[in-house]
Amino acid sequence: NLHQRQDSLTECDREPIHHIAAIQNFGGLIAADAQGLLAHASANLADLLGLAAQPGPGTPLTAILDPEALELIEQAFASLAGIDVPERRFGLDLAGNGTLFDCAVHRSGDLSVIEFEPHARNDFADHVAMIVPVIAKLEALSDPQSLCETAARLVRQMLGYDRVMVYRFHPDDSGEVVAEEREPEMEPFLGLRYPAADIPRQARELFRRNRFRVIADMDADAVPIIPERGPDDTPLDLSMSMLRAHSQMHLAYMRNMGVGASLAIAIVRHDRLWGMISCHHREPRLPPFSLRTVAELLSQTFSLMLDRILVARSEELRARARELNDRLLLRLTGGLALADSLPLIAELLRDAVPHDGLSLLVGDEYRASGAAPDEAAFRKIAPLLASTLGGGVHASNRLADQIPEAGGFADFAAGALMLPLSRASRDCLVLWRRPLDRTITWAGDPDKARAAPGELLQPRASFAAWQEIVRGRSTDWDAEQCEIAARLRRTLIEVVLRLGEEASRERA
Ligand code: BLA
Repeated sequence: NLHQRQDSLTECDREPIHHIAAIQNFGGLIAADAQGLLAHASANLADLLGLAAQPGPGTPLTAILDPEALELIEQAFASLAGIDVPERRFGLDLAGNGTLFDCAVHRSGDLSVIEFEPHARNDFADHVAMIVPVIAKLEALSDPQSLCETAARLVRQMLGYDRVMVYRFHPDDSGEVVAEEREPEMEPFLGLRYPAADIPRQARELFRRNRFRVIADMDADAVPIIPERGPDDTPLDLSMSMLRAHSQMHLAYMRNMGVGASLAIAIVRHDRLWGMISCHHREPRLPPFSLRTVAELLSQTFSLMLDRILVARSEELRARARELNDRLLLRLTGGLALADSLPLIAELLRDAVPHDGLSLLVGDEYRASGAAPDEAAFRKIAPLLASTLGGGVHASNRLADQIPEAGGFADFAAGALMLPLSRASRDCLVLWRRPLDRTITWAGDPDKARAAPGELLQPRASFAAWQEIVRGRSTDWDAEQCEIAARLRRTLIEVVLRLGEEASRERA
C-alpha cells in the first residue's frame, strides 16, 4: 500500500541532517553566545580571516573581528525580523585586513551565527541590474506552465547551470519535472517522475523553512565545526544555515545523477512545498552570494505570481462549474432525462476535474463514455460501491484496493471519483482515471531503469521504484476537484429527489 509505505519512517527519514556539525568549504562560520563569546567556529576560520591561530571557545568576538565590521554585524542581527530569513551584508572587511566577505547572519537557539564567504567584488552591480527586467518578465505571465518555463529560462540565463528544472510536488509527495532548460547534450528530464522518498521527510521540512540550498562541489571535503558539541552536549543547529554540509546519502544520489554542483530553491504555497527550482551542473559551481540573493528574489516573485495565477484560475474554474451546473439543472428540470445528461456532465467536468472516462447509472439505465467499464463490468461492482465506500463522495487512486472486482478493468480505469446519487438505490456517477504507468513514458532506455535492491540512490532506479509504487494507480483527486464534484452531486441529487417527488405526486 502506497500510503503505508510512505508513512513508515525509513533510515533516510531519521538522519539528523541539521546536526551535521560541518559546513561546505567555500565559506566560514562563527557562532557566538549572548555575551559575544565564541561558542563554535568552522575549522577554516583562521585561514579565511588570516588569523595567527584558530580561536577556541570563549574567545571574545572583539578579538577576532574588526570593530567596524563587528558593529555592522551587530546592526544586521538587530534587523533580524524573527522570520526564517537571514540578514545579509555584502563586502565587509571582517578581519580589518582588506579582504572583503559577503555575510549572512541568523540566530540558532541562543547563539548568533555569522556565515561568510569571499566577496564577489566585480559582479555586484551586474547582479543588482538584473532584478527589475527579470521581475517584469515574470509579471507579464498568466498561466502556470509558461510561468514555470520562463522561470527555468531566466534562472538558467542568470546562474548558468547545465540544467535548470522546475519540479512540482504532487499530493502524494512524489514529484515531476514540469519545465526544463538544459545544455543540448544533456539527457532530458522533462516529464520524469520521482518518488517521495528521494527527499526524506526531515529534508522536506527543512527545505520548506530554509528555502535556498547551494551545494558548490559534491566532492569537496566538508569543514568540521569546532567544538562539535556545545556545553549542553548538542551540536549547533544548522537548520537555517546557508553553508551547511549535506548528507552523504544526498551527495551520493546527486553524484549518481552526474551532478557536480547543485542549487535548489523551494517554492512554498499555503505553507506547503508546492515545488522547487532545481539546478544541476556537471562541474563544481558557486554563484556569488549577491547573485544567489537575486535568484532568491526571483523565486519569491515566482511564488507570488504563482499564487496570483492559481487563485485567479480556481475562481474561474469554480465560476464556470457553477454556470454549467445551473445549465444542467435547467436542462434536467426542463425534461432532459438524467441518464441522457452524460454529455453535458462530461462538458461540465472536462476542465474542472480532469478524467479519462465516466459511468452513470440511473435506475436501469447505464451510460458510459471514454475509458470506463462496460455495463456488465459496472453492474458487478455497482452493488459493492455504496456498501464498501459509504454514501458520500469517495476518491480513490486505485479502486481495486477497496473493491477487488474493479481489477477487471483497472488497466484502463484505475482511479475513481465516486458520486452516489441516492441513499436507497445504486444510482451513481463515477469519474475514471487511467493508471499512471500507462500514461507516463520513461524518457531514456527503459531497461536501464530496472532497480536492483540497494540501487535506490540511482535516479533511474529511483524512477523505476516510483513506477513500481504507482503501478495500477491514477493521479490523486485533489481537494478542489472533489469539491467541484461534490457540488455537481448535490445538483444531481436535487434533481433525483425532485423527480421522485413528482413521480409520487403523479401516483397519488
Ligand atoms: C535532499 N533530495 C534532497 C533535496 C532534493 C532532493 C531537491 C533537497 C534540496 C537539496 O539539498 O538539494 C531530490 N533533487 C532531488 C530530485 C531531483 C533533484 C528528486 O534535482 C530531480 C530532478 N535521497 C534518496 C534516498 C535517500 C535520500 C533514497 O533518494 C535516503 C537516504 C536522502 N535527500 C536525501 C537527504 C537529503 C535529500 C538525506 C537532505 C540533504 C541535506 O539537506 O543534508
